[in-house]
Amino acid sequence: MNKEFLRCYFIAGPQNFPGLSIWEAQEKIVLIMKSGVTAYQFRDKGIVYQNDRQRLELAQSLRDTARKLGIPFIVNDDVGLAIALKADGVHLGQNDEKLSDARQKVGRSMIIGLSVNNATELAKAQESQADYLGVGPVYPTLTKTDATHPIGVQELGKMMPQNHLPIVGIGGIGLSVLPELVHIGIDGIAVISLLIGSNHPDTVAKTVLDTFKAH
Ligand code: 3NM
Repeated sequence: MNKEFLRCYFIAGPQNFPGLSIWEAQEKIVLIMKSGVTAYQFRDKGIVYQNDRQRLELAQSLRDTARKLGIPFIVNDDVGLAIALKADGVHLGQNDEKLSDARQKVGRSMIIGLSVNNATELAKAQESQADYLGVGPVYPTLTKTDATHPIGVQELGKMMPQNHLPIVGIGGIGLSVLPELVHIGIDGIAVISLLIGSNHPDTVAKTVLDTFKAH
């Protein structure tokens, strides 16, 4: 797996655009996908679709956009959807489907990402068949309602020598903390608010990529 795709990893779903319709949210997501991000994760939580078809159409359309842009399309949690859409990858949490079962279903060519929330999970994940890890929340986040206690950059730095897999930091990450995170050796950042809260996501994405490049 080319870990460069982790650099500026954009996560979003319709729930991140309260008050907007699913299709309005889609437009916003597409705009950010086009801003220079290096990967997109389709993460829909608590959204009430009219029917299964509507969810599939939304995901399909976002997959097609990612394909045109040449960035990986990763599905959060839902291995069946990832397979149905021939997604580039699937991202699993600690409480989602077991990674070894998912690997059997998706085969070797699909990327599998795994969330880890502490040093114990990080150590255990080294033996898993994950292609990359998402570690967090690094900072407090309002975006994930069931997020665990923030790890903090210092603790994360101490955990890094135990890690040999490509890794992204996630949770409450803004540009001001980026240099510290790059310094401790992470491969990228996975963000929601940083990009959807900006009027200039292209400038944000460029800053992220430049900061990693300069290191
Ligand atoms: N997962 P924001 S934190 C989706 O800790 C997600 O595993 C997390 O959003 C984890 O950039 C998080 O707005 C939310 O803080 C990230």
